[in-house]
Amino acid sequence: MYEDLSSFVDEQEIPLLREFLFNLSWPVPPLLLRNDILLAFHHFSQQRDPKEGDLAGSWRFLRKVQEIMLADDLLIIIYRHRRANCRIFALNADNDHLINISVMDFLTFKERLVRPGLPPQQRTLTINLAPFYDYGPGLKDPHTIGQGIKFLNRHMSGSLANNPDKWNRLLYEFLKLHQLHGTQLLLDAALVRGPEELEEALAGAMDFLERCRYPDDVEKIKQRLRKLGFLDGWGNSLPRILETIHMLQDIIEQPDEANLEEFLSRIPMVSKVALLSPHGWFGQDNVLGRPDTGGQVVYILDQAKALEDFLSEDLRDAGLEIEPKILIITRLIPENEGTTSDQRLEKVWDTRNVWILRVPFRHPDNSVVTHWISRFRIWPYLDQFAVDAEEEIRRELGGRPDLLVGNYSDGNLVATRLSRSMGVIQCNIAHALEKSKYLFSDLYWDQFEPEYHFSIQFMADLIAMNQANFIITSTAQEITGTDNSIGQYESYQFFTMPGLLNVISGINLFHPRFNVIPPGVNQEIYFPHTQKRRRSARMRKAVTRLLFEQEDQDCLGRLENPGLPPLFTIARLDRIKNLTGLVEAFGQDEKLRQRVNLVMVASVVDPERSKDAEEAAEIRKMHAILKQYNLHGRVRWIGKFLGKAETGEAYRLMADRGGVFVQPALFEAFGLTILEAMHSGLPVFATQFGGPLEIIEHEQSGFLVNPTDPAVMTARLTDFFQRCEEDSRYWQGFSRRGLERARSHFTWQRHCRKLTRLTKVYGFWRYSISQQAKMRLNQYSEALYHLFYKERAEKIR
Ligand code: UDP
Ligand code: LCN
Repeated sequence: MYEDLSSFVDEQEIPLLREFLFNLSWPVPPLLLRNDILLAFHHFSQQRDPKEGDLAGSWRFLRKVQEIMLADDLLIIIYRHRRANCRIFALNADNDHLINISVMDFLTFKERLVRPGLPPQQRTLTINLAPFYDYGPGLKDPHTIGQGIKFLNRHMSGSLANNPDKWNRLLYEFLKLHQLHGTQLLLDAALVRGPEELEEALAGAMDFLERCRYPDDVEKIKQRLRKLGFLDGWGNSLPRILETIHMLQDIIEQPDEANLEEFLSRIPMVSKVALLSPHGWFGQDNVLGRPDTGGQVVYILDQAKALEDFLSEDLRDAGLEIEPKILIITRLIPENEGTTSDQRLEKVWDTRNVWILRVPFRHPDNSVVTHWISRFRIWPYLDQFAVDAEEEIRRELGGRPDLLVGNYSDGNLVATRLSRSMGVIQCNIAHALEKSKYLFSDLYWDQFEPEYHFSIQFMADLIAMNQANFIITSTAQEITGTDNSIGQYESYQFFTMPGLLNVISGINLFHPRFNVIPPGVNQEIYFPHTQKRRRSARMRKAVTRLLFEQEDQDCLGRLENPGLPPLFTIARLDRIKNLTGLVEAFGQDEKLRQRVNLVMVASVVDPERSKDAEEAAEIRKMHAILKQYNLHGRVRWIGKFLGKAETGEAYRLMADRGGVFVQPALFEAFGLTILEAMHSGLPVFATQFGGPLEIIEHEQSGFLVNPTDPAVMTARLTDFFQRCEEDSRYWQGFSRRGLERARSHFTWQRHCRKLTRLTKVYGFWRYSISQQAKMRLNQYSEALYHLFYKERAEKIR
């Protein structure tokens, strides 16, 4: 099977495209990625004679090419013809046939490219999960990936309409199941004994409710309903109870997707939640992860608080006097370095019943592991951690939770173990999948292995993402990327870790489990700079002093012209955050330097005080750049961790001074700081690589910049400030539109409403699907877990 090159580019362009492709300069081994290919083509097109014609078709074709390898004299091309789907072609020098090759052949080519010495008879472990994907319905249109709940509602309401006997029984059985805190809810199975009786009972209840003579006496209404077979949980007022019962009647008579979702979302199913983030260093004060997990900790704390509020309201609306309880399960670390990481139980501030529950890691002899361990080395401890965590959760909650939420690769794996043993619905949140963050982490896995152990982490990811009942992502491109580039989950579809494993089908992106639900920020802390009365004068003074004036071992640089507007940035000094790139770009652009100062809050200024090799190297690099461009009068570097309240005031102070926020990461999975700045009314410039692409509408609610093209990035900033000097409304416009965008799309209230809905809808779905089919996948995952994951993990103790 082949396609002709002419189906992708015009005939007259083919000779030039071939000339380009067959004269590429190859690195060792001969493999080029999209960015390299586009740069090479840019160079090629600049050198050729313009009379040879337009190259628009070749550009279009090459933008969709993800990688090219040279295998013997064949070019192997990965072409992403649409979202969530790649084709693999082989092209030779003799003709224009793009021959389709299988994933397995492609992986073998690629594996041999890196490991030419691999004996032909040595076959690598091959993982193919495709045979297990058929246990449920799948999406068809790639553009609907990320809206799994919509698909499920349509599918389930269709099933209720087409197969009412089976599905009405399922619905009846499901309603009968509900209990909260030991109290039976919704249906009294002794009075309503089957789906047929349910219809009759509903008619009776409606009759009573419509003619009720004591509409304000909810207790009396509930008493009467109990006699008709309807227990508590239908609502907290006559109109609400009536509406909910009416919805159920409609679903049975004439099911439709919107009604089904609304009805399921009213069922009081969730009052106890366990959020898992095992690797630890999880606290509220100065303990926000370490390193590279700061955003995750902020996310979970804010989510837990907002979820408590939402669930309280949800249970109240159902007419129940129940307080929800939320546990954040993390690691207990005895060597706490002055933090609360050694406390078993810590109440989350400003909540009624949200707790951090810490469970220690244990050695094989059952003794407690006392020191902090990087997230890349925690794998051998998770199996026992899951066992211990289950016991602790049961003790704290007096039973099972109603929802388990995993966070990051480790939390998702533990959620998988707990979901399996406790029989509880599981939601996964990746935050960041390291496979996309570390270029070639699969292909050169053995070089990464001593420090990062990606072979274990990627297996944990594969197991957890295929077992989750639903997965929430902060952006759509986290799942399927953009039209031209591959998404984070998508990168697990097929890959090779040469000599170790070849994954030919690792994730089904068309499974309805994926849903995009972006996070928000704590709006008590991040509010617009214009809301002067909410701001504390004391805090303003303290943060101004820290950011602009203080001189001590944590602060570097004295601004020569403090009145200039600031470029503000705040992040850890990880390579990928690219703050060194920003400072270098700033150093190289004289025009920009004349207009603005740069203020950054980042890690520590003394590399000796850093606990992380990558961070220490970045700190040293930062010092070198500051010196090289003589920036000490233009840049302030605050090497200190700011508390949450201080960060809120910092964004507002920058907005007061007509500044902007810059997020220059080489790749950012989402980027909470961008949202925080937008909620504060500070205009944003953020990387175009990753999540920010979906936070910001370019040139409307902020700017997307390419940090790998520093001159263009700083020119954009200069242009912005020039325009602001000409017309102050220019700055105001971006501040206002950024704020509007953040408030309308990125709030925790929206997030929690959707998360709770998903739990309920997927709860019903999980109940309705054949457990037998899913069992096959469970067994396969179990084998991978014990034979591959645990085996390898044990070796890094
Ligand atoms: N942060 C903070 N104090 C600091 C530096 C960062 O509170 O000194 C917070 C910041 O406000 C944000 C989080 O850490 O809420 C970083 O999250 P983000 O998603 O931007 O990046 P991550 O660190 O997760 O990659
Ligand atoms: C991890 C990241 O790398 C950030 O991009 C996210 O904003 C953060 O987690 C919260 O999800």
